[in-house]
Amino acid sequence: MKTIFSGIQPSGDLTIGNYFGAIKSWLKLQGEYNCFFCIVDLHAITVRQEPKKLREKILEVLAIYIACGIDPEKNNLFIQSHVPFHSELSWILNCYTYMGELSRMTQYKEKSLKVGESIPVGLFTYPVLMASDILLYNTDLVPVGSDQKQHLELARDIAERFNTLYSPTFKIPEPYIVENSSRIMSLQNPVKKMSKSDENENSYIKIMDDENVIKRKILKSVTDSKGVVSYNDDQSGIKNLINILISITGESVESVENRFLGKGYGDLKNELVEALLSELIPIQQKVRDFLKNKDYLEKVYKDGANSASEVSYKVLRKVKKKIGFI
Ligand code: ATP
Ligand code: LTN
Repeated sequence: MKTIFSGIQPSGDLTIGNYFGAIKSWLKLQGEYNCFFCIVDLHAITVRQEPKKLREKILEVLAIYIACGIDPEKNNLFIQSHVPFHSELSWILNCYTYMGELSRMTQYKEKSLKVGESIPVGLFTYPVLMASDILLYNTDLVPVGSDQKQHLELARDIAERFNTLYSPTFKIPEPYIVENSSRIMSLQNPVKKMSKSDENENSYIKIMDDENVIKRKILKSVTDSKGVVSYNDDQSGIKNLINILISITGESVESVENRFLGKGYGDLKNELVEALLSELIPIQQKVRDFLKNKDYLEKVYKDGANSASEVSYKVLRKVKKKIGFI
């Protein structure tokens, strides 16, 4: 079985972008791959987090993974900071990564602009920690959105560099592009990715948003003045709404366009609200149930950390030997 590694930062409330773009596509992988799905809390502290909120979000992300159908019996679900080898390998790989490489990372350029004058070093070395996550598990495939491809390229470069300097140590990971996986755009600025850290609350829908909020945000979403439900780049708002709808229903674009011939944007929005509610409400209920059962969640993340540690310890030991540590 090939190994898959992926993760989401508990840096806020997960959005339907995380759901349709990441979690839902992971569901198709379980059973066919040896999957490690991590809650990357060490990555989340590259921007300031409030301790109480972070603690809540970490457990909520775990509950969401399980509520969405990721089976802890079939996959390895764990919290990054529970396996210390991630931080350890990250330090080591920092010594094999160049300032120039990290300075070219688009995400660093964007995020560092947002944090003002004092840029945490962690924001700069973020991709090295991500490389460590991936390389510690002899990962074959990494399912990530297009925004993360540059980081994955860097992980491959670091691994190849280390292998060439010493001898083959790391498996070289490949990106895994999930077919039909959707990129969900901001509801307020549909040429921008929907993101949980957007300052405009109306730009995203949280997995845990309640009924009225979902309805309000969809009805308020930005469209255009053409008045025709058509899937094209000139109507990025409508294109995005259709994308969200077909991510839920599996219907084809043509079929949606045909059904809405002669109808207005209000009709499309109303149907989308209904579809979103029927998808999200049952998940929300399960998330609440899991969050009430802290003992169960604790068992899942402890078991996850134990088996993740077994694999990653061996890779780290090999690395240390090659470097010359005693
Ligand atoms: P942040 O806003 O905190 O940077 P984010 O919302 O962009 O975070 P991440 O935690 O960085 O989310 O991403 C987790 C996963 O979800 C990644 O695989 C990413 O590609 C995917 N993802 C995030 N937003 C979207 C989106 N709008 N459409 C599709 N996939 C997405
Ligand atoms: N950087 C990723 C989250 C992430 C990740 C990983 C994804 C951290 N480590 C390892 C895949 C594999 C993000 O922001 N989406």
